[in-house]
Amino acid sequence: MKHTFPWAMAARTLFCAWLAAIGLAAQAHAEDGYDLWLRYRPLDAAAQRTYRSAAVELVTPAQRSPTLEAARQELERGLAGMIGRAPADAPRWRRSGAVLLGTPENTPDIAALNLDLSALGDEGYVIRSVEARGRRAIVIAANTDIGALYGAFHFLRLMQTGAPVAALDINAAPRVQRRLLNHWDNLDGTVERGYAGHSIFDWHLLPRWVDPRLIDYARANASIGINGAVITNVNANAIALTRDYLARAAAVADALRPYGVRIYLTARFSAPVEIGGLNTADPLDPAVQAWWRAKVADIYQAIPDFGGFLVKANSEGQPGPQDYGRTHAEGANLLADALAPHGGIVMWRAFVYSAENAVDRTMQAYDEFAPLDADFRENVVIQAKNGPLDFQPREPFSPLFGAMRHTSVMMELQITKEYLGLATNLAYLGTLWEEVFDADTFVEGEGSTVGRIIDGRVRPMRITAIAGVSNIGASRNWTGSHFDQANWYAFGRLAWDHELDAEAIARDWAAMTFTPAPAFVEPAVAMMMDSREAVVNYMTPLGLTHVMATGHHFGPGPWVDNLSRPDWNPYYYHRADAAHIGFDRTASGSNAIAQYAPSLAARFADLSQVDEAYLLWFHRLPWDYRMASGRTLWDELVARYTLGVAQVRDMRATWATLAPMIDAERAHHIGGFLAIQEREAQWWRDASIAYFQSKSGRPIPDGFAAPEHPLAYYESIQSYYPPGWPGVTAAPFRNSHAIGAAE
Ligand code: GCW
Repeated sequence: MKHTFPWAMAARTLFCAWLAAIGLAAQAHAEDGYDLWLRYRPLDAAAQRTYRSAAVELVTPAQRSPTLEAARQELERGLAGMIGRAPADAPRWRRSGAVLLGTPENTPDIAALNLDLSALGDEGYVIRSVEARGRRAIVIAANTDIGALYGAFHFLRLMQTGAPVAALDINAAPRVQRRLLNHWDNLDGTVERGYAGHSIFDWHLLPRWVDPRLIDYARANASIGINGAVITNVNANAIALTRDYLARAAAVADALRPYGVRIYLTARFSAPVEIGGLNTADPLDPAVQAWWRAKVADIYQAIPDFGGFLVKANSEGQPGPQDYGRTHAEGANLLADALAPHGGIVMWRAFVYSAENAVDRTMQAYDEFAPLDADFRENVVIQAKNGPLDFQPREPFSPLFGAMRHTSVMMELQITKEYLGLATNLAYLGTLWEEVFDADTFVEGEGSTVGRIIDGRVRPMRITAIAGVSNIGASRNWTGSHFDQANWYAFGRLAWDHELDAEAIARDWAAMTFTPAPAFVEPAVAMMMDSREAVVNYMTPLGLTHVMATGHHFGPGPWVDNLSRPDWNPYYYHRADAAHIGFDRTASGSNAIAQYAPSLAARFADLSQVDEAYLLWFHRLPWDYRMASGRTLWDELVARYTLGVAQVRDMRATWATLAPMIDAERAHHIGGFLAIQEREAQWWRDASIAYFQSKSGRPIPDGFAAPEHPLAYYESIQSYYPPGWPGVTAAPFRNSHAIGAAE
């Protein structure tokens, strides 16, 4: 008989402890951000009791579409996670505490309730507490299965955020028809302005291997109402339209379809030449027209619910109709005519500006498109960025919103933080977008907000849409930083209903993503609400804009004035000299204000009325201009830069108190990124003050620190490989300081 030594028993005990530890570690490891806001972790005991009695039985039709099946599975997953078990599945309502999910057509118990669903359209839903024949239930009903899926996610959100479910009466329908992500993802897997790793679309493996991650991507999108994705970069590659690649795109479309996410592609205008063998892409050429018709027919063969094309033409080197002396309308209509028989649309980008045009760059899109108002087909929508320049930390709204009467105009927002500190700087963009949607254009009198224009309430609009340039990549946590998930989340919620409150959205997100405990949620939300303004303060206060380093846009570069195009130079936007700073866009300058409604233009022009947040965007002023605070402009500038850094310090301090309330893994990651942000905020502040002081020649006001280094130090900093920018792969080496290298 083999003798068992005591050490062997000890080893077994240790082994068991190790196994248990692995189990725990596995659990802890699960908090790596992959689950986004759909974590469904166990609720506290009291909440579990409440919800358990409300969800005893799940009534869904026996025959379920893939969409309804997805909704049922999501409810099961959510309830099992949060209250420990899934309710019994039943085709009919037999017990009190049932959740009824479906449409009147496919669920007799819902039909029997005679709900008025007439105002819900194709995507809306009701969630209501009902009682009939002595039985209690919560009904999640819609006219369509996708509406029911959206309702299921809303119901789960109520539970995740600890909302009462005893007397529910919720009606929801989107204000905007198309709510899209724009992926600037390249076929080689890189992502332009992507800070979360490679693309989630693996074109090499598609269609043979469809990454299950795409299902989670679709779930996340459906949970916030996103119903479309442009899966290729606007700097387009014609290869995406070859039959081979269409088969790959079709596999993506198949994966996303049950979740109501349709796919769209970017169309490279020169594709007929590059992959079609034609010698022209002239939109008026019959052979070109025939090529696009045939190509579009091919696409619909592969993807029957294909949404349409997004096009960047005659902008930043992309080909377009102007290469053939044709207008943007003639270019857009070429594709629109090919798509129309299939129900597809063209989203034609207004982000155009030209090197040959000496006019203020912020005016060029309006100048180009407003005169074409009568010329576009009905299935064309002009996609304009929120501001007239380029996704800066703050811009006034683009005057194209409200400029067109006959053409649909949609909103393009940037979720990825190209100009707001890439992934590391915490900046909640819900407040930025709320500011844009709420801005009053005055085009039809007071109350003609940008939001009401794009949803078609100010003037009827055939196509209503909002797009967001995605911040999603293959990083385990999807967005590179945990807090950047909030921007994906807020984008979806606001695209669904731009009148929602950014703060309420932040609250939902924080509760679902971390914990619903108010001790965590309230300070976390306060931090998020101030975060974008902090970035504005340390990067571009008082209406300054476009002052970042060249190419990758990482870090400050207000001194840059050596690029071939004048409007690529930060100097173009501030023109600081010994006497003045700012860009005069009033009648004495470029007169860009004339593109706005007269009553608003008058306000922008008037120094006593213009919001100081836009001061140097619209005005060129002397350094000793007196600000509302009583300080000179120079002193105020120094104060704002300094405030921005202090705000980041406050965020770090807040986070130190919140970190212990959540899992260590994410807490550590967030804390580490905030430390990076503080260094970068200091860098922005010091570099900007050093540069502008070299112009103004004024002393640093009392009570404020001088920049840590001389201007030459900041000018010599060169960042070689920030992510998201394929432009420079082999930068010439020159003596360069790393940030803080002197420490
Ligand atoms: O902001 C600029 C970016 C480019 C981008 C372009 C655009 C896709 O720097 O990377 O290209 O805007 O929106 O087309």
